[in-house]
Amino acid sequence: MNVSKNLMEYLETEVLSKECLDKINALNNEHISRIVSEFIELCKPLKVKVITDSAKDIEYVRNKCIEIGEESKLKMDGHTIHYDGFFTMSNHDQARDKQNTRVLVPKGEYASPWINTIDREEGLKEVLEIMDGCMEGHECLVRFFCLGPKNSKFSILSLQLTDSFYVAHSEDILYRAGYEEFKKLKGSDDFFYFIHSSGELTGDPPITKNLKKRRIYVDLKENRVLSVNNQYAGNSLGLKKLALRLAIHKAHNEDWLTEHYFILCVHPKGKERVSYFSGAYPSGCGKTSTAMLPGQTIIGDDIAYLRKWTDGYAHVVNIEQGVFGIIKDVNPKDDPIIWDTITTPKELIFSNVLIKDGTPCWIGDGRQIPKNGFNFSRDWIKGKTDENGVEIPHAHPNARYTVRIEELNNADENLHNPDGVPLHGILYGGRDSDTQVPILESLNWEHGVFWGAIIESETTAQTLGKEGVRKSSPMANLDFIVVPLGKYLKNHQKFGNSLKYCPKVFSTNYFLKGKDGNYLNGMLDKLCWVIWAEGRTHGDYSAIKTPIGFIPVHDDLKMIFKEYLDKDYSEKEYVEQFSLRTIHLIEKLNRIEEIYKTESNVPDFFWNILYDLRDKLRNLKIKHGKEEISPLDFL
Ligand code: SPV
Ligand code: MN
Repeated sequence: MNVSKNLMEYLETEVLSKECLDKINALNNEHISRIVSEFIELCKPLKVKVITDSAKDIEYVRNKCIEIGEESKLKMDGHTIHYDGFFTMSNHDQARDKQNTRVLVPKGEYASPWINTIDREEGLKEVLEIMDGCMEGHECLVRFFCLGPKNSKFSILSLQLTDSFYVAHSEDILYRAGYEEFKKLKGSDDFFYFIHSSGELTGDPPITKNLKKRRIYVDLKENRVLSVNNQYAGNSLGLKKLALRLAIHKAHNEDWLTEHYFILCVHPKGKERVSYFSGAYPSGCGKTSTAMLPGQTIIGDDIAYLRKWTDGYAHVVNIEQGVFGIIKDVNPKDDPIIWDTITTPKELIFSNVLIKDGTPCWIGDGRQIPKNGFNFSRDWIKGKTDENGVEIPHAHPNARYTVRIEELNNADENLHNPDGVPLHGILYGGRDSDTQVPILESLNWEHGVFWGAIIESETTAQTLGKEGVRKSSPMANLDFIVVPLGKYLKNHQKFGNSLKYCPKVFSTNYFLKGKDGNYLNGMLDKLCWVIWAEGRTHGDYSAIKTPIGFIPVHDDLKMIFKEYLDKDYSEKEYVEQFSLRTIHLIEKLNRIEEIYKTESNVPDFFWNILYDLRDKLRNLKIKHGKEEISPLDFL
């Protein structure tokens, strides 16, 4: 792109005020001035406003959201509602657009078959053409944030240009302010940047009109993402899933990790210690409910950076300070903490729920569904269908709430600690009705990486398409891994092995069913699995060694269930839940083998574990003359 103007010249056109130019110049960073002028030239906003960390600037964003209709006030103080684009149940902007999110790959560079790519030159040409004039008539905001705690070795600064006040407002809630941090860069270009535009808008409230021209192009070479014609946060907010992709690339070319992890602090009863756990689960597999376990505290629910620390542990930080959470099924019974948080006055954005008399309503909120109201399809009445005859629910299944973690009464005291917290354990889980035991501890670090790499989640009656189809997502991170999978796994292996105190890795499954097709575990049983895992990281419990990993002994679980849930956990339940279902496990390994065969350079440790485990399972079956091996058979 040719830069025909420098920032100074925009002063004369009234695009940029003297005050805003001064704010940029105060950063003393030619890269920022260049990026801002390049994209003013291309996107042609009516006006550019530079937002610092000042309360006045941030209030401007909040107020303007309401003024231009990207958000509307609700009855409760501080609550607002935002709607993303919707035309039909199959043509909308209510979720991440996987098809049009592509990594720009320079000619001759290898990318995994798992990554959605486009030739860099071709992709840039396409997206820059779409972005030409995309901000016409709009005000463009220039924002500065810090991914991670301030003054921290972990953190990465991020520059965001957007013409969406909703995007900028969400980022205020979800990320730490970074204008002052940018001054410390001393002119360096060591930051990520994100250009976003909702593009041409239509209707009231205003939504993106040209969804067909929605593009989210990840440019690893320039540490930037260009995103246009969308509003949904997973597509539009640079700092969320767009930065996750850039950070994975950066981490894997350095010596640290970026993961799709929550960070939970476990407080075992009667012990003087606490332990930090991270975990990755595909969407709909219990990630938030694990991060929000009753009696425990939370640092983060979505994205974490991990570094080898001087004390020999891996330390971990939440790069966010807020939650962009799925609201479906949040009710006082199942999620009391979130329920209390989102039903009391505070700064909070709801998206894509139904509003009835100024009050938000959503799927699974435990209340009666109103007969009418206003939702993402505008005026809604029960039974309303889209133009294809598909029924429109009162709230979208992917409707969300956006709130600061500090507003939760289980926020952990180390949320903003610049040194992060030491990681004691990692939990992986999927949705699996017939294969994996509820919890196991991996035999060693590589074995844990292996379990993380073979996470699968089954489609449910609530998702589109056939029920029970298994989707594989290594570390629940597949959509965001922008380096070859083999390299990703090798770096995981290396990272853990470089630590003096390597976290223990656990594989969980909350969705195991019995022969009668019913779930074998209650919603809260996961608390007991996590308490057991925490104890294992401190040598509290013994365990049974099996080829799939260490599994709990009944007596320990019996005690934990009694103490934490006041439940009698019988040996019969234990045997049913912790039997090794050899046939299903072997079938899983066969599926995984087929999938991983499509990738070159998968590290040897992965294949060795897979082949060895499969052999052992086959031998167990022969030795015991049965398909299901009870944990008691190993004693
Ligand atoms: C996820 O899908 O993993 C989310 C929501 O956390 S989104 O911001 O859309 O990625
Ligand atoms: Mn996520």
